[in-house]
Amino acid sequence: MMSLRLTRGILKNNAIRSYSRAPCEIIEILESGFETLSQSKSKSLLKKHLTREILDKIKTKVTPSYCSTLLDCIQSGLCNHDSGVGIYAPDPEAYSTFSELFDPIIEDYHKGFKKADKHPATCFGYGSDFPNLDPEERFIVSTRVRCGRSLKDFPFNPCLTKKDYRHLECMITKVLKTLCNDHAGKYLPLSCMEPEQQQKLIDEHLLFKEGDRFLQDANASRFWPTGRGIFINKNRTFLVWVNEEDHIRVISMEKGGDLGRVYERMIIGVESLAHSLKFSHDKRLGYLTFCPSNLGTTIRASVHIKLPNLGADRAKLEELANKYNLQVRGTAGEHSEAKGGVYDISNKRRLGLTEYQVVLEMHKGISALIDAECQAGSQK
Ligand code: ADP
Ligand code: CIR
Repeated sequence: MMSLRLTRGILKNNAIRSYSRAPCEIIEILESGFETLSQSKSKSLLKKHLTREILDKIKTKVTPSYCSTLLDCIQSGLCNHDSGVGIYAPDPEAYSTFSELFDPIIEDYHKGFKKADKHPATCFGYGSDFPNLDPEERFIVSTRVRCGRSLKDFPFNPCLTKKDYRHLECMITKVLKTLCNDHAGKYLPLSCMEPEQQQKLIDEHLLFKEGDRFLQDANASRFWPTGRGIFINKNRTFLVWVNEEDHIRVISMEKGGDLGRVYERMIIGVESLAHSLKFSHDKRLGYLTFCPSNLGTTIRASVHIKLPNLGADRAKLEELANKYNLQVRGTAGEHSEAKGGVYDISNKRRLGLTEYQVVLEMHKGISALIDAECQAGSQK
């Protein structure tokens, strides 16, 4: 049996997809990775749901069009035991080929979306459905709503060639150029960006970070920075990330707690793109994304929020957030620390509810946290 170090070495030193390995080598890496993960203290959904029985059922399967293997799906989780989820779909067919593993993980992450369940039809509702969460500007630093889209007939990151990245970037930026009014802006390719400008945009929470090990180990950063970039409108309130984790991430953000205005801007943005681009969509799983945590609506509505009383005990804050189906992240995003007492709190589930219901769940939860923060303050 291979050791963890050897497994990590094999997985990390070769930025290659597993189809270039012999089938017996893939099985050996899977067996070794499974053994080490099972013995680890990992809290990932991969560890929880990858049983010996499931491994044996799916370890030799490959997806019909791209020949993606189970190793392509789980190598990030095998390398990073601190993963929350630990699995990605290298191509859209992976969700059905490896459904024995994806389905229980999806059900767990999205809180009860079962094998027989079907994601509802798109229903955004309206921005005006959501009143300002913090009109007196006491708690919320900024509000952001994002969604992800994959282009139909393209696989996800690990299967994309350099030519695909360029092709996707070309198709997407052509449409971005047609955006008007508040959404009009310019596209900055990552390959032409000075390191200082890149860092500034990351620090301003506008641009995706570089070198995410979870994505790298999933083979999602090949040919970096080819085809990657960011579109920014004049007010820096509407952004589109190109070819980062998903082909497209549509983002609306601004200072303060006006969730309705932020959400409305995102809806107009994504609907404008949908006029000219065909997105990858599944009858059961909704919009298809690279990470199963983003399936369905793909919406993450978040606030950067200061909760000095509740935040004094992060474990308690997480417990309370969990009650409202909210997720707590650090200030610089997932897997980061909360700096200056600012937390990123967002809806956790995105699948099995309409867009309107997802944002409503976040609105209700954040309102409840603010009420609890005020109550905790008054009891001091
Ligand atoms: P996502 O999966 O939504 O893209 P990440 O956790 O990778 O999220 O975060 C991406 C960036 O967005 C990070 O810089 C993060 O700080 C920023 N961000 C998330 N929510 C907010 C918010 N409400 N206000 C400002 N920046 C935010
Ligand atoms: C993990 O498992 O922690 C990473 N692979 C990220 C998972 C979910 N986050 C995301 O989609 N942004």
